[in-house]
Amino acid sequence: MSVDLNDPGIDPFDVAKAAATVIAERTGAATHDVALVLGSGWGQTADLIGPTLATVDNADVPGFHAAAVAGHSGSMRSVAIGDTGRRALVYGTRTHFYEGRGVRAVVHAVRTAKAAGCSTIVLTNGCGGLNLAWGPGTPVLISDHINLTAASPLEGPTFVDLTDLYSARLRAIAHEVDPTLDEGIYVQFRGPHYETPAEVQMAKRMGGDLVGMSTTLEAIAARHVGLEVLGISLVTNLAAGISDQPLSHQEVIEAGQAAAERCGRLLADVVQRVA
Ligand code: 8IG
Repeated sequence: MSVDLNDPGIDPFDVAKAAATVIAERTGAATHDVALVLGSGWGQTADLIGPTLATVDNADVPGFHAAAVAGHSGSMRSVAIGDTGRRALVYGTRTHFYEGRGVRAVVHAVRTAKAAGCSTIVLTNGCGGLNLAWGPGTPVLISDHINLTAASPLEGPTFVDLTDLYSARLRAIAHEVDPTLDEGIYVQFRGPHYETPAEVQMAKRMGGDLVGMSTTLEAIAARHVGLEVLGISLVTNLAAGISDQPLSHQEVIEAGQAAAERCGRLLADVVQRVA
């Protein structure tokens, strides 16, 4: 629904409350428990969590809009979490910083998840890998991030502590579910172009393991409102220059399809335990 989140007279947290009200009406669930953001390659992975009880078009929810990326769905779903009686709010798409809609739009889904009652958010993405051992289709837990967007979702003197931003408790649960999972540091570039090989080497020397175009601003906004954050990257390609292959969005979509079963099980098992 068209609300201009960038209007200085608008409080984005008020819009998040309005969005949560519409979600409650349309899904029949007064509250949700766990939110998930499905990034590139993750679109097909939420079905194992449980049955979808309602689907809401983004276009009908204040502050949201239709998807900008091929392979993403412009809707959100209310999914029953097994037979726990709890509900997951599954966002089929996200707003990326590179869309130029502003940072408030990027983190609106996170603030809406909090307003809808969630206490946990699972942020997923597709990314490039710097570690040759991670072939396309390898999920990796995010242990920390480096935000190279030079932006923040927080406005004014909001000095939020980001120590342990990516919950050690939730990572331990993910490791119980899949002990073979590796962890890595996620570096967010602005995009939408992929990195040059020199930029990938810079990210590596900075301590990065994964390069992508999302997640860090959402994680910061999540910490600000007190959501516990789990971040999971799907390595869909080796980052530029790490292999001699050129990068393509088609490769990203194919790696996601190939990994859908493993990633779906992982999400379902983690969400079940968190709920
Ligand atoms: I999927 O190699 C995907 N997203 N920045 N670099 C960046 N973002 C990505 C990449 C990548 N792959």
